[in-house]
Amino acid sequence: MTMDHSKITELSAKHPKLNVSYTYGTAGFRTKADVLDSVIFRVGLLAVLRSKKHAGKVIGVMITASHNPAQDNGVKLVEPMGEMLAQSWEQYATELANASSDDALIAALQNVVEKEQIDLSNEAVVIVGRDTRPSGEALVAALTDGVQALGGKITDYGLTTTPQLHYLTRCLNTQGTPDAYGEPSEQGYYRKLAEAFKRIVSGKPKLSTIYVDAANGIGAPALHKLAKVLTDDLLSVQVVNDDTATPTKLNHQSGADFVKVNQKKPEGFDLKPGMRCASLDGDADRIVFWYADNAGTFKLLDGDKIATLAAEFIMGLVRKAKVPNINVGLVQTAYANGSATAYVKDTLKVPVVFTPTGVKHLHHAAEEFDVGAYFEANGHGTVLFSQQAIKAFHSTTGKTAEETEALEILKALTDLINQTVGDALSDLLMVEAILTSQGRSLADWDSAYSDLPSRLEKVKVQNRLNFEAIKADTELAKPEGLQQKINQQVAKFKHGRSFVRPSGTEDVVRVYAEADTQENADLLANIVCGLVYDQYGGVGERPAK
Ligand code: G16
Repeated sequence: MTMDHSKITELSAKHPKLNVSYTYGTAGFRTKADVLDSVIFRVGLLAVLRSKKHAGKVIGVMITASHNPAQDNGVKLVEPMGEMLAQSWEQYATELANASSDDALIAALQNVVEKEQIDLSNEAVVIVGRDTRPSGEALVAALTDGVQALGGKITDYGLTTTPQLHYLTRCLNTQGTPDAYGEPSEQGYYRKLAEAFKRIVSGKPKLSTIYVDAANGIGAPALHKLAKVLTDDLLSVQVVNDDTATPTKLNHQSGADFVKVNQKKPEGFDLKPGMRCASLDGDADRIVFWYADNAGTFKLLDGDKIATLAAEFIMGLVRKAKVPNINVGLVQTAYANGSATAYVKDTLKVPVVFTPTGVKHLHHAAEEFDVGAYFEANGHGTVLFSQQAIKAFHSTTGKTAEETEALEILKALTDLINQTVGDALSDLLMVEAILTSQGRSLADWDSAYSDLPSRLEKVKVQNRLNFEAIKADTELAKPEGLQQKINQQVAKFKHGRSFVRPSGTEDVVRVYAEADTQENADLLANIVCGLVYDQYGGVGERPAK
């Protein structure tokens, strides 16, 4: 069987390539929505080839720009078991997206078929979901043309969170097998989470209301629906910033990224001591928690805190349940706070592995453990259980009431925690289940360790691709000389640490700094921003002092 060149050319003509160079970033292609039409069409072509490569298994495509502003959009590709697209295929994606003529496009497709030895007579099935961005619908139409140009089938699941699309992909590929992951529907997703949550919290005193900032994105309707299935008896949730009808509000002065970067509360909250709050991002795959202490000071519980809470709780259960040979590990990135890493290594005595930024890197590292918790400090993460661990939880019989209860909670956690990708709704319930089990406040959770003061900044430069990060993003190989200059500055600060890396989702270079006091962290970040801006191609406004 061969590709129908005339069909590809005919449909490609509806999605002409612009004079833009596209890069596959941290989470797929992401840029201004108005230059994405041809890219998404070509992602449709690639998704068909990926599905054929997997002998007709379902491939997921999520149209989203997550934490970015409303005018951006992007695409994330999902493998059959729910992981991010295999990294070996990112190069093909880039080649297809940048092919400058029909002939070049067909040659790029042919190259994938030959290199990957794809049997074109295989079926191809693609599913698509999108966030609330106004550009999403037209991009789904472009994707549909791409899928159909290579004879694939496509099902549009409409508005979904990113993790829901990952969940659906895995459910569809495993239904009817011993590894069935769940009912492949949005309601099935809510029911699975709610049932697992109930198994952990029933009989325990309910916590006070959790106020959730949904960033005016897809997390808002999803959380409303989840709350309905959960019922008020189990968890009282108040959704704030849930205006999805006003596109400009998406992630504006709200959401997990805003709260983490600015270390302050989002719009829409009259924050009082004792209130329990959390923020999702624009596609509901990140979550951070926050509260005001007794003095009214804003306090953030980020991905590092979530990871340590989860790892400690699960380790405690494994010990109580006396399940043998379960190794627990944690995966972090350079953004992990120095205190968090020290707490994990020295107090929890859990091994830590570092990877570059991007869930695609962390996820695979976490798979190496029986229980692998991975979280980026920005709130993106989950806890993975190996098949061996899940089997052990099911085959172990508790000899005491305490052992049996610990086993039941472990089993429920394997259903509650999304095994495909970081999921803000699943993580919300995981944290609430743990805190309910422990009868614990946000302040008490926060007291486990104190974060070193830190600052995260962005610098706009002429070409961020001139910056090359190495050693899990902790150092720069390029531009030449910059790393030495950063090192000289860092050496002047007590507990100083700073690194620079090009963002893979925004047209900026990110600068992170940590030091003994907030003033020093701010100062170090400012000095490094100035270095980048003045000597390495800064554009626009100079970072303020
Ligand atoms: C994506 C990735 C995350 C990453 C974030 C920022 O998140 O999935 O792993 O931390 O981008 O990446 P960068 O610093 O390269 O811009 P999201 O929530 O935007 O999809």
